[in-house]
Amino acid sequence: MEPYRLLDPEGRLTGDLPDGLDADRLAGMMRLMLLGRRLDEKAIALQRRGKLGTYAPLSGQEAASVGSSFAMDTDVDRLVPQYREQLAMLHWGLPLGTYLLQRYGHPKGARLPEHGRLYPQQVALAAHAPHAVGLAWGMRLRGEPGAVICHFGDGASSEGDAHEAMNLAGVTDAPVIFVIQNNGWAISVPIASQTRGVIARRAEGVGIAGRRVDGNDVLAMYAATAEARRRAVEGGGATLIEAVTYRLGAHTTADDPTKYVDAAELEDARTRDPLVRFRTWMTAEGLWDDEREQAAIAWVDERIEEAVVEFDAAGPADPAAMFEHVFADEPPRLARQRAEYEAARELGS
Ligand SMILES: Cc1ncc(C[n+]2csc(CCOP(=O)(O)OP(=O)(O)O)c2C)c(N)n1
Ligand SMILES: [Mg+2]
Repeated sequence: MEPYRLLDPEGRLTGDLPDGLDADRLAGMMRLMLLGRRLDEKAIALQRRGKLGTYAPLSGQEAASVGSSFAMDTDVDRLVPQYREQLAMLHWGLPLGTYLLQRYGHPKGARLPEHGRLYPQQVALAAHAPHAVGLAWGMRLRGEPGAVICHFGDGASSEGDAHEAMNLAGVTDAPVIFVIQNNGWAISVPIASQTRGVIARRAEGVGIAGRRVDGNDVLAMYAATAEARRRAVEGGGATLIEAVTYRLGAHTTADDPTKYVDAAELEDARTRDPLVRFRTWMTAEGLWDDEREQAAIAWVDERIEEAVVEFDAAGPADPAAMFEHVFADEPPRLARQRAEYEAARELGS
């Protein structure tokens, strides 16, 4: 099933430019994609120096995240993300420093923006998909404006939660958009071992709209998500977008993909780099050039440096903080665990 695309692999526009994208927004998309690429390098370096816990790089998938995010209205729409959606979370207003603290497991990193439309990133695969549907269904019943967007991966799409959520979205006409990032891998499990079907076709089985999109084409991702959002807010129900992309890096900093990724396949995937494709088109349109690229990289690096300063200023976290902020009244089991932890700490000091 050929994915929908607007930019061909050589960076030529093959259809109409979607509405709502002026020069400033296009440059904003480019900057956020560049931020993702540079953040991967910086976060991996910080992890290697023992400053971060686990980091999930998103190199190769920037267009799927950024295109789908820019098509939403962050003033009314809600984001329910999987763990590889750092760019979507930043787009919804998560400060970069807070994101880094979250990757360190610092309690300050758990603080989400006060506006309440960004939900915590989910690590338990697809466990957030039913939450997204419940949220969207509730918004529809209350007549609240907006829609919900929920990202997860090809591996997560095999979970019962994903199937249940999509079916529930169908029968409730929930204004929700599932963006399934098919990046070819679930850690070391290739997509060919994950499913024999086309992920986008599952939509038909549950009575929602479905589209297979070139996830390395930021304009196609934008257009497909904008169309899905229009349908959602007009009462037309849910959409499943399968973003066909490729994970260029490791699953996380705890993974060594050279053990299982074929080098030739990876080289081939690199020729479809979403940043290169978008930059080629932007440059041909006179919307981008070396000067703008350098300015964008300087802006990105400055944001990352500021975030690292904020991260350093937060200081070390107290491990006992894991017992805080969970229950208003601490249950006896947790109290026992806290006492055990404190006793062990006494012994260790
Ligand atoms: C319910 C559950 N089972 C297993 C895991 C361990 N796990 C973490 S990531 C991952 C692979 C997920 O692949 P995919 O959904 O394609 O997302 P990607 O990492 O490729 O972005 C697995 C099996 C988990 N986090 N949650
Ligand atoms: Mg995957």
